[in-house]
Amino acid sequence: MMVCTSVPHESAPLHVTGRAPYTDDIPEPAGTLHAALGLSPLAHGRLIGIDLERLRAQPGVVAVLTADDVPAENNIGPLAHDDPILAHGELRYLGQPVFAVIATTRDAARRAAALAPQVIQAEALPARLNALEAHAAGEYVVPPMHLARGDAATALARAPLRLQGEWQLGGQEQFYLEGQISFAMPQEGGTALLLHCSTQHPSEMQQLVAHALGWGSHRVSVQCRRMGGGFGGKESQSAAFACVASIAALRLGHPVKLRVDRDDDFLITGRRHPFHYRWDVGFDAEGRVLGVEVDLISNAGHSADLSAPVMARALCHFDNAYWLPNLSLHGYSARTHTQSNTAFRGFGGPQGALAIEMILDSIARRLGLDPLLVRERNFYAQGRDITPYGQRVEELHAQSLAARLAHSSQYAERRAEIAAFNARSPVLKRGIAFTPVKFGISFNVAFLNQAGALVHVYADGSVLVNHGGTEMGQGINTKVAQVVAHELGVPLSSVRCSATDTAKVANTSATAASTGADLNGKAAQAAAQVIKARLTSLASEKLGSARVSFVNGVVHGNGRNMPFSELVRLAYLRRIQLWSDGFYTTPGLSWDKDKLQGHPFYYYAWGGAVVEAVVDRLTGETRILQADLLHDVGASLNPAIDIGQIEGGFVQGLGWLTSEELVWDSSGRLRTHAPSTYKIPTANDCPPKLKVELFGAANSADTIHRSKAVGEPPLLLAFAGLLAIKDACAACGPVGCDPPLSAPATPEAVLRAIDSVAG
Ligand code: MTE
Ligand code: LUZ
Ligand code: MOS
Repeated sequence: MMVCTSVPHESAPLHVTGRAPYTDDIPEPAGTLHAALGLSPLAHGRLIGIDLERLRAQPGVVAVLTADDVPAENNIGPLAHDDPILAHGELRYLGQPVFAVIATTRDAARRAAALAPQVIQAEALPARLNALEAHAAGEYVVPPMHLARGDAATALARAPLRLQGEWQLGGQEQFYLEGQISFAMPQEGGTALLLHCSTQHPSEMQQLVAHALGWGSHRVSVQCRRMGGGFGGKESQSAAFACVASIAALRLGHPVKLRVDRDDDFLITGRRHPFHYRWDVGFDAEGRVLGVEVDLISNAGHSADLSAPVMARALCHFDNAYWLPNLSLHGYSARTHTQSNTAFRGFGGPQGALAIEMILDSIARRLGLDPLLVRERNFYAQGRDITPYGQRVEELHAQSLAARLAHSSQYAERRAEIAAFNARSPVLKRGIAFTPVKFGISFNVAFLNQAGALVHVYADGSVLVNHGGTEMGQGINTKVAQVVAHELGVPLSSVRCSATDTAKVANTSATAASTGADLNGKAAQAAAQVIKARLTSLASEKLGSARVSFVNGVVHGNGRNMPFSELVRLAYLRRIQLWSDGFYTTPGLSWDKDKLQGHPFYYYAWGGAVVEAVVDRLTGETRILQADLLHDVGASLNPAIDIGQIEGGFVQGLGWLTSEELVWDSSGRLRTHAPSTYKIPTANDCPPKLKVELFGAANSADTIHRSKAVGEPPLLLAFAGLLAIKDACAACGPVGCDPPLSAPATPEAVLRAIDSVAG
């Protein structure tokens, strides 16, 4: 059994010894040049000119490129063609790339690019930085989206109880440890191109580079061995760097590397969408939601990027684990003069689901009920199991998950103990919360749910696998190698995954939506099955048995056996094809993207968290004391890797909701653009008591070995951290108060919330 086993990450020894090569570690051929980007100093403006002579005169500078030097299409917009590689005519945000300097060293290129404010001539125009202002002006990057079921207006009017509110939630920087980087190498005298790119989406980089060059995709190969993290930030937004490096390399006939530093990465690229909500909910005295209407306003930044599917996922995750009979949701993706916001772990799902969790918390406080009880009363259940977008929830795991977690975390006992503590503690106040997770697995754009793989069995019996997924630390190559080893019955040590390469598997989807192992695992399994079928015929003949089995490098049949490598050698001599491709598409998906109805998800991943926090009511400081996580990964392909994903996703979610704050000044300059001012969680922010358990039920959908995707859903477990802090804030005010705690719950936000309830 190579699956369902906690084998270490295939690169673990390389990671911990610092020998794992990333794009910047690829040896530079002689003549390699370096690029740096000159950035817009204005949030909005009309570009009049650039003093190119001054830039060209700088030491080490070989060339300066502008939008006019893009050979064909000046666009990196992944869905709408609305995002220039280099600014043309209009400056749309402070930090937008306007020109590229190519120099003999990276330092020289950066020094010249830093002259941008002096060499860019532009006329300032009024900038819109605030999503609510854009919403008021009807300025959107994509048309508004509506998801409705039943009759929310009537349900609200008739509900015995009603609450209205407004709430806001901040964005989040991906903060991949390896920044954005591309290294372009002209091939064949400049008639072809090899691009090494840190990207979750090699095929899209290939396509966008080809479009920019006016070439067919067959002349561009994109490779990515590994990323030092992506988290959604390299799904579309690796493209600017890929295109600039490629255009420069072909123009100059030299390899060109473009690696941005952290500050520029923050200023150029977008991140998780901040959201603003206006809600109106009607409910009964037991806390059951009868009707709910919500405006969800996201700040999309200056272009569409992936804002439409992000909003669609937000709307399709507002229900989280709850049956909402009458609902009306309106999603507005506001256009502002800021970085274009993009994918980030959860892809709008967290922004949708957290809204209903805040609403349920307010309902519970209004009624004086335990929030866990109110949540349980609203769970999807038999007969109340159709989502607002029309998909039936087949596995109803919320009840058993909540019950098991409440028991294992001693929720009720600890709530009583916390109340007693708070009664005798004037300064430190503690709080506890439970939140569930239901996360839909599949790209919400149906055609993206496809994958391919190529499996080579060499004549010595060793196996090389290539698939369309990319490795960003999440362990996809380990899982896919496990699947192939299992299928061929060989030890894991004889299987290896090689770098993702558009020349090997074509037309791949981004490694995103948590589907990497689901899709590519199935594709690689299919390829291995083809080879195994061919080998089985030969083994039957050699062992004289109709039934043969492949186990750990040995082929058995009829009480006899032979080494796998011997069988392969004989197959080669017989001229049997020892390699195969494999292809997979997720079955049963349908989606009407205009009506937001259908069956967009193959299945759901479930989870639950009980988190306890303490707040200092004088300073607003908070600490997470304990977290009990129970998460559903189906029948895990690799429990150790999955637990790592759960811990990482949870702590990353805590960072988003507690310490990571983005601040733009009134000129539109992002002031939090480095770890000095932008606080991601560190090992010290990991709760001192952190317990992770796997739910353990096999997936009822026919996924790879009945496993479930794990990449994104655990991030939503962190909701319980925010709500535990809110619970502690409530302990500072009168019984039944509802502190207006916004996220991130920084000390300032915590103090504001406490002040408004404690007077
Ligand atoms: N884990 C690590 N270590 N690094 C990452 O960049 N990205 C997350 C998640 N886990 C990420 C990660 C995101 S946003 C996604 S969509 C999934 O991994 C993608 O990989 P998978 O589909 O293979 O799970
Ligand atoms: N949909 C989705 C998408 O659910 N997740 C994604 O990452 C994505 N990316 C592009 C388009 N749709
Ligand atoms: Mo993950 S946000 O789907 O890259």
